[in-house]
Amino acid sequence: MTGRDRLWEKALRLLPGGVSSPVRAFRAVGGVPFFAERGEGACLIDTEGRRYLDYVLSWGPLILGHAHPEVVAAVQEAAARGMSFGTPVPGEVELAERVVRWFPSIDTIRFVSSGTEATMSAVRLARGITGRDLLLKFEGCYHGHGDSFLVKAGSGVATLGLPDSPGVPAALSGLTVTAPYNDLEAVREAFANYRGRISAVIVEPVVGNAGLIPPAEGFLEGLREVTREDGALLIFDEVMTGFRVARGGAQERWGIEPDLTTLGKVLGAGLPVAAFGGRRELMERVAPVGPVYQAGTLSGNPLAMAGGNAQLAVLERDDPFDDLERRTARLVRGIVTAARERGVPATGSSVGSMWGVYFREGPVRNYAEARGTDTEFFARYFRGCLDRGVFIAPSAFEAGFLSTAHGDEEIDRTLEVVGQAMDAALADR
Ligand code: HOZ
Repeated sequence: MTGRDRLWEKALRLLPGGVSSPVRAFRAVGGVPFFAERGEGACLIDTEGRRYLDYVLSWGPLILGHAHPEVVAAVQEAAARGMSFGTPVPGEVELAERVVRWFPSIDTIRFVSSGTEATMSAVRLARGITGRDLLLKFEGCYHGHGDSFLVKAGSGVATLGLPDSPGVPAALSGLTVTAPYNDLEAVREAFANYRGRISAVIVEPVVGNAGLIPPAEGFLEGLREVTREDGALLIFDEVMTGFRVARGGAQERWGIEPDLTTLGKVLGAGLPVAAFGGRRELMERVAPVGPVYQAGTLSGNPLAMAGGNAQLAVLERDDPFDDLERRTARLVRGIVTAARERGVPATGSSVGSMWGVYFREGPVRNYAEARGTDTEFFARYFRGCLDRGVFIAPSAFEAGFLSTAHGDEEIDRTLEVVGQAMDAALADR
């Protein structure tokens, strides 16, 4: 028994499924997860000393790669001054200033500690402002594990093939209306059925929790139009897409101003930080200015603010977005070509530094089509990659990411491994 196996056995006794978040348990791909010991640039090193080229990147936050020296120095320096004060800190103002400068629709922002908190709070605010109870979300989109979102959700819920979660009162999930992503007609129909009753439409502008699904032409614009017509709010959940599909997120890339935005992941550089923000008159309905309550002991935590500020400062100085986009596109092209050359149906796409590949013929425009991916082949391919030192998400329904530490050399090496992993997966059929 290896040290890793012993640790895993203990973890299984002490943590449900051995993990702190479901997809990490490798249930959909088989095998035992490795325990990370440290990260270095594009690589993760496990407790057995094995190195992996990492395309999970903590599920998105690490756009500069692991342990970027400027981020580490900023966090160390902040830690030496104290972990948490429960008072305003200058770092909050600095981080807010950056976000407001980069995200066209955000005047004011509230920091929280996780993406789930951000989306829950944004929806409460939307309900508080509009006085309406219904929420419209899209099948396969994942907005964290808040009660209102666990209806036809993506991410771990999709990976494990779970039905909508027990524990969510029917009275609450009944307030969530769903529509297929990229289907504007279905959205119009929902608004016709529930005229004046939908508080908000919440959307991942590029779906990253059902693999990667880019918006069809006119879809996001259409959402803006329909919500405006009905007096509902439009919430862009940019926890994943923020700083990834463009510096100012999907709203910059597609030139659309949502009413409210949620951010996380890259914003905190791997520390627990997220946020929701929007137009001043909407955000001023949040306590203490307005009556919609929201609070948090660790919100605006000085370490998290220091990490976020350091990461965003590097992004601002180095402006790596075009390079990231080019390399990410090259990676996806390479994977899709490798599959097709071997007779494996595949389609893939990337937007900025987010990417995804499905093992099925394209196009994939929604969750139902995403579910047609060959998950059996994916599991064997995943293990083949991992055995050869490439770590991709252990689920066919999660986006991949790229960091500035992933140069062309790393991509070349990855594509070599990808080919070998596919050969092994095919031999294993
Ligand atoms: N829900 C996250 C991915 N979309 C997974 C978080 C994690 O397991 O760390």
